[in-house]
This record gives sequence, structure tokens and C-alpha cells, in this order.
Amino acid sequence: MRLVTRGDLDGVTSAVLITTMENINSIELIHPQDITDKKFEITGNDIMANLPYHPKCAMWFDHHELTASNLKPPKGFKGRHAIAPSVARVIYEYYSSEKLRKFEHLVRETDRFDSANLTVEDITDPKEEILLGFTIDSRSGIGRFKEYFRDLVEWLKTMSIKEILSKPEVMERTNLLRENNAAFLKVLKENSSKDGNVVFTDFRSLDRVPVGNRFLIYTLFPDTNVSVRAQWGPEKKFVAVTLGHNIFNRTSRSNCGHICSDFGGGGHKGAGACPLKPEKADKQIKEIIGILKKAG
Ligand SMILES: [Mn+2]
Repeated sequence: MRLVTRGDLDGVTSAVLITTMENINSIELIHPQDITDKKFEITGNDIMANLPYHPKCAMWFDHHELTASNLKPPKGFKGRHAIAPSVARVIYEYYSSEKLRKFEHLVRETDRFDSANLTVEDITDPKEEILLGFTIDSRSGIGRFKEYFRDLVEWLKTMSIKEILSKPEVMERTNLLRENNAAFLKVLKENSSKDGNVVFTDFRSLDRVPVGNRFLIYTLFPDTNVSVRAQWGPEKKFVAVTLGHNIFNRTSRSNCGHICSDFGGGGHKGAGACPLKPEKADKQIKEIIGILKKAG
């Protein structure tokens, strides 16, 4: 059978578990939007994990809330849906098999990573599974992403995390991650300011924003509880605005997804994004920051 999942740590761990329990001969990585937009063909030969439901699949596992934009599974579908920190957790509990017991720690760390239940040190100096999680990023610019994903699945089944982290393919990525984060930290410091409980980062003066850890901002501004970031979309056609709750100070009463949907975007409570028309961006960003300050 084929496993269809997402290219992140939760996808890797899910693949480790499912390939241990089922006869899987290929893995395909897709974006959840591909299912919503019906851009990817699913057949009765597919097991899906961490993606919206598709009626043709043989088995389905997910841990996201069911939304109006996706189909809902019928009662008695094969697989499991539960609100959990990771889909790996849902799969681990579905099988409850002795064969999976050795992956208990990996599943626990995947829970922490996927639900952003992280410490400051996990961001500034990540280690072991958390560090590995940050290397699974298709934006890193290093090619052969699918091969890397498949390699990790095989390695996690047979090697220790220490051995995996010393593989040249992994080291190349962890080194680049450190360089990128150092460059990102510099521009974050130069372009961010605090306004009450909100930290605003304005990257519109930069033509290219370095790739970096999206949680770094909260290590710089620990006494804010929500962040707003503005940067140019492709060809400067729109301003991409992203909102996020501070993962170290979860006191914001705002709903980022609701706020963003009022400005033409979307998301969930803890994070959201919206594309703004460049000529309206300044005014609308002020409005958004005002809403976040009022929510407290
Ligand atoms: Mn997930």
C-alpha cells in the first residue's frame, strides 16, 4: 500500500509507526491544501495520515479539528480521528502494539514538537528529536527533500538518535539551520518592536527574509503574548501578515484565525495568516494590533 502524509516530523513519526504495522511500499508527501483543492488523487490503496479526510482512502488518521472546507468521515471508517498533540500519538494508540513500544519516546517528542510545547532551550539550542524535527523543512533550500524524509523513516527504525544526528545528510541540515537562525535573529532584532502585549516585526524593508525559526521572536520578547509579522508576498503583490500566540506565555485571549479571516485569511486560535493589499496594509496592520491589544 501507499502512505500519503505531510513532510514534517509528525509525518516522519507516523510513517515509522505505519510502516512497522502495515505493508507499505511507497510514501508520498503532500500539502493538506492539495486534498481540500482535490489536486491529488487518492485511491483505495492509500493510507492517509495528518491530512484532511478523503472518501476513497483505505485508512485515515488525523488529529486536526474537522472543518467546513473538508469532507467528514462516515461512522465506522477505518482508522482514527482524535484531537491529540500529534497524529503520531493517534496512530500509536490505535495500534497499541508491543511492536511500537520502542518508539514511545519518539512519539512523546513528536507530541511536543507538533503542538509547540517547547522550552526556550528547544528553540535556542535544540537537541535530539526536536533538533531533527527542525531539519525536516522543505523551505531549507536543500534539495532531495523526499529522499531525506524516507531516509529518516528507515533510520529511526534501526538507529539511535545520536547515530542519526551524525549522518552527513542530517549534519548538513543542522549546520545550515544554525547559520539561518543566526541571520534570522539579527534581522528580527533590527525590525521588531513591542507595543503593549504585542510584538510587531516589519520585514517590508527586506527583499528577502532569511528562513528561521518562527518561535525565536518569543525568546526575544518574553513579556509579550502575541506576535504580528509583515513581509512581502511573491512579486510584492501583497503583504503577508502572520499572527501567533507566544508559546512561552499562553495568556492571549485573541483568536488569531478569526481575526485573520476578517482580513481575508484564516488559521486557528493560536496562529493565523492573511494577505493584505499593499496600499491598505499600514492601516489594517494598525487595526489588527489594536484588536490584539484590546483582547489582552
Ligand atoms: Mn500533525
